Amino acid sequence: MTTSDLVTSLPALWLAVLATFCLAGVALAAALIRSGKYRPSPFVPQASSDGARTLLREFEKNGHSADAALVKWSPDTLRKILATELPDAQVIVVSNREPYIHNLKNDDVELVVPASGLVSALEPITRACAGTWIAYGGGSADRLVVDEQDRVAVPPDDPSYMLRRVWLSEAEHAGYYLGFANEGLWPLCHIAFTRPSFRASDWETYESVNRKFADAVVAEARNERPIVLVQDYHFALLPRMLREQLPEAIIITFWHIPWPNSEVFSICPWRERILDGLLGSSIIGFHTQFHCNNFIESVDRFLETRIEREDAAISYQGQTSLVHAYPISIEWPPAELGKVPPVARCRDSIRTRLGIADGVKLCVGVERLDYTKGIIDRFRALGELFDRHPEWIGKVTFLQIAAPSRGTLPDYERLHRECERCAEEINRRYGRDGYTPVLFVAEHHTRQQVYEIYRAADVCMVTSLHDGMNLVAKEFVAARDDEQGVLILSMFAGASKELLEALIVNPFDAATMGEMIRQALTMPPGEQRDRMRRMREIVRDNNVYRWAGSMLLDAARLRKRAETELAAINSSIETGNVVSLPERWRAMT
Ligand code: GDG
Repeated sequence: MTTSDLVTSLPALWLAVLATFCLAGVALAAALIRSGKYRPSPFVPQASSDGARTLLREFEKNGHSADAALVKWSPDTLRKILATELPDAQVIVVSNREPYIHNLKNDDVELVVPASGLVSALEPITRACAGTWIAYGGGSADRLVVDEQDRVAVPPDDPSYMLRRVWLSEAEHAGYYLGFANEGLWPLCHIAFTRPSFRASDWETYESVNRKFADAVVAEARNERPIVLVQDYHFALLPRMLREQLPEAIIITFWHIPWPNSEVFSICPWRERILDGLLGSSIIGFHTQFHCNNFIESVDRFLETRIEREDAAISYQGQTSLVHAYPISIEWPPAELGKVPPVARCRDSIRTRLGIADGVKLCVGVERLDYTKGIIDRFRALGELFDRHPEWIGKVTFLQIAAPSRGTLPDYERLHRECERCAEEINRRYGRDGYTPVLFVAEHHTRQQVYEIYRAADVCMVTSLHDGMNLVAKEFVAARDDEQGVLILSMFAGASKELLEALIVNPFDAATMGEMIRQALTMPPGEQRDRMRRMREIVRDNNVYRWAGSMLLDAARLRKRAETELAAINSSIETGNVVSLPERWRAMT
């Protein structure tokens, strides 16, 4: 055979090889499917195939945002979505914090419902499908009320789903929660200039605790296709662990805090493992598109993946994960509003209790005592206001309530002392008989008290140095059914992307922030009304049920697509349609 013969016969040779390969692939696919050993996964098909790419675009264009915007969102909407779009689905929520805590109090068991937006969003879903919530059992009486499988039916007055508790030793809690999650990942993800601490022992504990939770999810799954809603930075490794054990599960992981840029992320010694862990998810959610973009950049830099930026899809090790923004919110209307007095009475009672004289404006801050929240920066801005506009000395009082949080960690103890020192300094410089400019109350308040404070305020300051969303800003707006009050909001809080009618500030710029306080204090009631009205519409429409519902709708779409793929394969096998099968097989593996 001459060289030219060889060249002319090569295409025929290749065709023969390809045909044999395709037929072998078809035979393998058919055998696996018939034997029940393979079922298509609800992962998005590889974005490298044209068909898959089109599907992904449809998902983005027609699904997600369009549907979600047209619906009036309530717990009932969530129940309807479950009934119509996801019948028979088992929803499993995984979070560090449990929705019900049992504590011992004077030899009695007391039930505590932690105030949490996350609980109010995810509870209606878990209730509606009689699902399961898996969380760390940290209450002092938690062990007393569970059955042999560590489960307790909740809510106690109308049991409708199971709370499965995971027990952690003190060392596990210290390494996984306080150590890796809160001394490592928390400062890593927030630009607050607090150095993260990474200890190998914390990492090992974080990994083993994630494994413990993964085993609990697998044990609780009633079938091979649950919808698992993984919450937050405590569980970066869990999605991958789950994917290995429940390949057909739909896993939606929501990261409640910012995602840093790839340069900052690179300092984490286990960066590839964290990314690999998260890419076990079907969808990874953040509050803002900006944090989605940062995540995709980090993946691009540290893992061998294929990224379809237009589709926000990452294909990795034969699977594709979508990266979406789902801005979290609060329930609308907030339950607390039904329990608090009218605005005028809240104003009177709070002002009387704090001894605020007539004609003195009340500015408030409500936070967990955390260095990302910019509490000291608020105090500094107030100092700037007094220095530049001394006529305001004696005319404004700033009340900062700060719920103690992670108090055993040195950075948090230091912050507490620093806040006290700063407040004392301002009071020493600008205070006088009968007038204390800053009231710093580092105590936990009830939800009702928090809402009374929102309603009594002339101005609310949310000046986070960095914040995934910030629910205080949305709660303040929701609390003001009188359409009065001014919100000062950090440009580095996710909420600033939605609440555009707030006075937006840079918390690192104390002088300008001082000017903004003055602008807020002098804003005419008409302007306050216009701004507040618009912000209330936004929070009403984009409430927390929309946050949860958008994720459910996306889960339903992924599931339907997996079913369509399975049906197409089955019908191809039945009709002997060998031409289209290799194409389908390639699209799915
Ligand atoms: C993370 C992200 C994201 C405050 N003091 C008391 C009290 N609170 C309540 C507030 C509010 C909640 O705590 C704080 O929520 P944030 O959203 O402001 O902040 P994080 O705790 O840091 O939450 C954040 C959020 O996750 C959700 O995804 O928005 O960006 O960092 O509800 O009212 N509640 C009570 N007493 C207090 O003294 N009862």
